[in-house]
Amino acid sequence: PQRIYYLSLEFYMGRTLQNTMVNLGLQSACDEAIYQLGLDLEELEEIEEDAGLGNGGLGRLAACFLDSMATLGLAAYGYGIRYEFGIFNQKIVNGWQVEEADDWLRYGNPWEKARPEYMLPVHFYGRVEHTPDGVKWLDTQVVLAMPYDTPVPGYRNNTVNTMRLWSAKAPNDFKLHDFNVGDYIEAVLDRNLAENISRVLYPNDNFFEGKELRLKQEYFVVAATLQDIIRRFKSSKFGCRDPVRTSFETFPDKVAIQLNDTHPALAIPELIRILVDVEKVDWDKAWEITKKTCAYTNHTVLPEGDCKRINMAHLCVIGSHAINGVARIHSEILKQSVFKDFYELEPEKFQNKTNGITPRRWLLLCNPGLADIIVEKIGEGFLTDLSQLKQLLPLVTDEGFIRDVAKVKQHRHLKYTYKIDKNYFRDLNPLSAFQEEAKMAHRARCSRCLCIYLICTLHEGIRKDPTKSFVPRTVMIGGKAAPGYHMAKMIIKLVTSIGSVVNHDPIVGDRLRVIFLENYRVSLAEKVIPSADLSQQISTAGTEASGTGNMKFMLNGALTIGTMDGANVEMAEEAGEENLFIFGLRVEEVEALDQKGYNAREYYDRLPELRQAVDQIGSGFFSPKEPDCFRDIVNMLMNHDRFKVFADYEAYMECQAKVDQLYRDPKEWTKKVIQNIACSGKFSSDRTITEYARDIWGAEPSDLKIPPPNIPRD
Ligand code: B1H
Repeated sequence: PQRIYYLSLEFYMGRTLQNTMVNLGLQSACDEAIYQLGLDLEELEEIEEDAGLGNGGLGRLAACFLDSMATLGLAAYGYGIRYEFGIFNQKIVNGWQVEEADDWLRYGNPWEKARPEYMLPVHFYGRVEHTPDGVKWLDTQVVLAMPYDTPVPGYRNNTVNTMRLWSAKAPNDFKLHDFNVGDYIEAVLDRNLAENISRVLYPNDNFFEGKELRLKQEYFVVAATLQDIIRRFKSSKFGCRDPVRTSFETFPDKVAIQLNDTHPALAIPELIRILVDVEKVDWDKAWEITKKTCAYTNHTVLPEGDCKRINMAHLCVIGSHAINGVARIHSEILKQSVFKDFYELEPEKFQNKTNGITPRRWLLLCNPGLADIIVEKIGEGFLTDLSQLKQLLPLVTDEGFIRDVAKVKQHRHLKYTYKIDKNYFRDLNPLSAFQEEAKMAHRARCSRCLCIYLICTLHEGIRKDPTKSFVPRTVMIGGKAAPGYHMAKMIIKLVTSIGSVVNHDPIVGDRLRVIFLENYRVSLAEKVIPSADLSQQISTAGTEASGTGNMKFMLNGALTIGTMDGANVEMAEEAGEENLFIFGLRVEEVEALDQKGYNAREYYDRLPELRQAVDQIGSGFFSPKEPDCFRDIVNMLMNHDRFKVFADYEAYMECQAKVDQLYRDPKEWTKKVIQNIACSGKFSSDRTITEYARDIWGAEPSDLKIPPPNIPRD
């Protein structure tokens, strides 16, 4: 078959045990067996480390895609790096983020299998010599790439694909031949130099880090993967028609390489190098083959590094036959601004592929109570064809179903409240509205400050008029900050500081709680998302490429308060704008404001509640021991906020008032919840992958019919 290669520097897999049981249909059998042994399956599951080989959305998307590709029966491989240390563990100490190394392999990894028989050399440095025999690459430093395979089972369909991650290994003679001659001990110690390549994931979300080690990681995965791809191609009947020389004519029909952002961009020049220098294909032909084989997904509009370097995004655009953004609005921005010139040259290359999430992990596994009541009404088909959730639409007015849905949510409140209480010794109010926002902190996401103002304002409101009726709220905010990113770390400190004031204010009681979700990661997301009532997705329009957390919340019955940005736009389109809490400037209005000139002080002067919140933060109300602590944040927001947070403040507060109003009417609230769940079918990664296969990889749609499950649901 045609093989799909998904190249990514990140695969954020999380835990594997429950997912494997779910996809193999073994969960109740295992549960029963474990119970017979006097053990508790849920407790065992908690012992597994997350495979945290990703930062956030981009890495988790790759993991959801692997699940969908296996479920759709595609012959697909994930290729990446087996980092010895994944995304750091976040500890909160005195309200500050402290990073701890993620030593996830300490007790071994039962899901992987080393394949030393497929080890490959990767060359670095050296020099190039032109010989009568063609170009030779000489005097290189060799690092070995050791593959580790992890099985990727499809959902009850007898397909198991492979994720192959490379680990760097020094050759036995590493450094023995050059300057270390005679110093055997030094030479052995120097093996670390080579093996550092796969040591650690760079903890940057949406940020370009121009470091030599990062570039080496990028070349390492690309060089090893391409050798593997070409070896596999040659060993197939297509590769070896000519016993002496391989014909690469059919290569693009048999091989599709998808580049997950620019991180594996070197696949393009490396494939050309192999074709031209090693396989003796001529230059034009090599270009043609490469372009037909490669396709590039862009995940961000934030500019990458320095213009004087090679622009990896431009390299990807010219070396690919298809370029796609990850939500409709984002793909439009790519055509109209980021890649405008390229779009005018080759408009046919530009596409959109709106992101999705796997409904197996993000519904069946994490929220079995909700999955069960849906199965009761419409059967199990939606688990492999999420558009079938539409069949729930007539139940929006069904009293019994409304009650069931509300009950499931209440149950998740209790379950999660219990967990938080246990860990934090804080009494949460399970009857409060759970508002949640959790994502990697990065420079475009200081919009979460909006929510901070809300908390300040609500807090002030209770203090001024303690007897007024008030919709109780539990606000949860989570996400790691890149260790070198000062402002993101300050914002975390601000949230924890506000929490320590608000949560201990006797006037407030349990009507308002502010929880920072420490060490937010895949396994924690699986616990908190099902408990959410309100999902906060409030990026300034035009800055969030898609978002995928937004989809997870929607599928789990949270209503969205959000701007018209990323995939929120399409969520509103699917469910009806009136069924979300949409507010704030649209992307054209943000652009117009840019033209006019954004002036934060204008809003500060005009809006007394905003002013009060900003002054409280700036004057140390939440940091009495360090009154100057948050001066940098206030200064940033007042004087150089590229994301224009204050411009959406008024609309946000008005929208939150509507949230309060609806929450007072549980039945009307739950009706909207059902409407949202019923309309979330588009956001399955099965739909996304079906589109990639059809429009980019050229796999026939008929191949994509999901085979009927041949393992009974347990
Ligand atoms: C996204 C990144 C990213 N966009 C550079 N860009 C990285 C960029 O280590 N690096 O150098 C790492 C990650 N990640 C996210 O991708 C977007 O912000 C989300 O909006 C989107 O949903 C997600 C998946 O498409």
